[in-house]
Amino acid sequence: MATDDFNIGPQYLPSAPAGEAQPLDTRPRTMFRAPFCADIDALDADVAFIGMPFDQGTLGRPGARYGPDALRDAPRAYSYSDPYGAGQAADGFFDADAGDELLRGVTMADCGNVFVTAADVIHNFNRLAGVVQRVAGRGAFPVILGGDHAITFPAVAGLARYAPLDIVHFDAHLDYTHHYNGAMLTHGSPIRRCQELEHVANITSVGIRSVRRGPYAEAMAHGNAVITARQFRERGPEAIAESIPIGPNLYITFDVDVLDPVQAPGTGTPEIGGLFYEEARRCLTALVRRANLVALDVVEVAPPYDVSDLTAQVAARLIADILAARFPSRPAPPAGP
Ligand SMILES: [Mn+2]
Repeated sequence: MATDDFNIGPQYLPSAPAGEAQPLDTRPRTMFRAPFCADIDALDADVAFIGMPFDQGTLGRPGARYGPDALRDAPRAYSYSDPYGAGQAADGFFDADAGDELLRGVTMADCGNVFVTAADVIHNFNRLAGVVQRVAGRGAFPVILGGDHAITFPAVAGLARYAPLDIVHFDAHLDYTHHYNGAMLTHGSPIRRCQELEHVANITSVGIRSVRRGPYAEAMAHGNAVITARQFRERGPEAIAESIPIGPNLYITFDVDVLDPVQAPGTGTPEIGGLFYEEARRCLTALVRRANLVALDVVEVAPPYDVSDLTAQVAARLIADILAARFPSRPAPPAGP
């Protein structure tokens, strides 16, 4: 048979339903394509995303200011509304392992980015703290999209309503240096600054593998728990999650450099010997299921150093995983006629 003897002709081609294809994707460029919220005082959603395009705290390689929009552009696993289906919001996404839709019926909104002004760290931090406070005041679950790790301090400062608040900190680094040549608010000190807040109780750092003796000794002296990346791998994700003390309220700060740079190269300070996605997912899921998680930040995604958007992809996927563990799916609506 000659190669041009066969053509897929009309007899083989089903026709798509007429009039159903849309010429334009008019959804806003938001996290998970959730609705955009222009007025926090009218916010009405289970989950609210807040972008913090700030890297003025970075000691080494900058670029985390591009993190929030990279996270918004990344998700392929989950879209809040189905562009090819009915366009219905909060349908959730099908998970073959769960045999069900995750995040079905969980409402979300993207509140945009905090206005970050050049060379004005205190004002930028006050804006974030105020926005987080207002979002939480609306009863929504804040997800702060960083930004370098310095932003965790103002984010946590805005959550005094959740006293006593425990922090579980996923990171390659301890971020516990008191100051860098007098600078107190860099991304090398946010956990130390959080420890000084009245409403913060227990702090557990997980995945640590690059730390100096001084800050490590100070974290120990302050009663913090430190779990190294090697201990994590030896004991396993679930055992680690079970070992973390759980109080009434939990905040998770997830520095993407806790992951191995093979899976998450797009960050300013990569460290070899980190967690892989599946390990992180299992630990986070087990932890969130046994705690009252009140807010989350994901920081240090730095797109200029990324490869194939890997880092933004894995970070966005972990946000969906954490939210799915935090917010069980609601019953499916009855099938239509
Ligand atoms: Mn960090």
